[in-house]
Amino acid sequence: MTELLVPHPRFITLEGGEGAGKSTALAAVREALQSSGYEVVRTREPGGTPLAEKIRGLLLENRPSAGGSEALVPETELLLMFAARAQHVREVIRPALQRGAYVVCDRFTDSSYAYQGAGRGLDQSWIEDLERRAVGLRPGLTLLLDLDVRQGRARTRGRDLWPDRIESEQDDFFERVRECFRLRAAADPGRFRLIDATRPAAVVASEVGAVVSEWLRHAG
Ligand code: T5A
Repeated sequence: MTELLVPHPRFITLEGGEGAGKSTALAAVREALQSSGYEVVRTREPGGTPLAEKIRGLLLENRPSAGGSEALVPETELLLMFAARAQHVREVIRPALQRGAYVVCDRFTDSSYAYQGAGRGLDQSWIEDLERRAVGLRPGLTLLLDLDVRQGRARTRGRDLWPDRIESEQDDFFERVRECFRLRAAADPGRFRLIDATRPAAVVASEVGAVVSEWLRHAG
C-alpha cells in the first residue's frame, strides 16, 4: 500500500552541502527546544539505528577493501539510503514522535533528492515513490544551511584527513546538490528556512535558535 506523506510539526531536519555546519547548528536547535522544556531526540542520516549505521558504513566507506574493486552504483546508493531510512523511521523517529518528543535529524529525504537525484542523475519520480512507500513522513520544519560549495569543502578539508566516498566527488556534483536544495526550499517556503551559513558559527547558531523559537510559537 502506498503511504501518504505527512509533515510532522515536531520533526525538524537540517540540510545542506558538505561542511555547511549542520552538526554545529543542531546543537542550537536542541538548546532552543530543551530550554522550552521539550524532550529532544537527536539523530542523523544515513544512520540512527544499529542496522542503519551499518548501512552508513557501506555507503561512506572509501577504502578499496570495502568492496574490492567493486564501485557502488547510483541505484544501489539510493536503495541503501532508503533501506537505512525505513529502518530509522520505524525504529526511532515514529516512536519518539508518538511519545511527544521533538526529533532533530541531521539530513533526511531532501538529501536523497539532492545527492542521488540531482547529484547522481537518478529519476526524481522514483525517489518520490520511495519516499511515499518506505518513509511516509516529512519534517514540519527544515533548516537549509546554504553555503558556497568551495567554502564548505575548504571547511571539511581542514578537518578530514580521509574524505569519505561521497565527499570525494568533484565540485560540479556538489553544485548540482546545492542547486537542488535551493530549488526545493523555494518551492516549499512553509517548510524550509534558508540560513546563510557563510557567517561565523555563533551568528548562524543564534539565527537557528531564533527560527526554532518562532516555530515553537506557531507549532507548539
Ligand atoms: N547523503 C546523506 C546522501 O547522499 N543521501 C542521503 O539521503 C543522505 C541522508 C553523510 C553523507 O551522506 C550523503 C551526504 C553526505 O555526503 P556526513 O559525514 O554525515 O555524511 O556528512 P555531512 O552531513 O556533510 O557532515 P559534515 O560534518 O561534513 O558537515 P556539517 O555537519 O554540515 O558541518 P559541521 O557542523 O561538521 O562543520 C564542518 C566544519 O566546519 C566548521 C566546523 O567546526 C567543522 O570543522 N564550521 C564552521 N566554520 C566556520 N564558520 C561556520 N559558520 C562553521 N560552521 C561549522
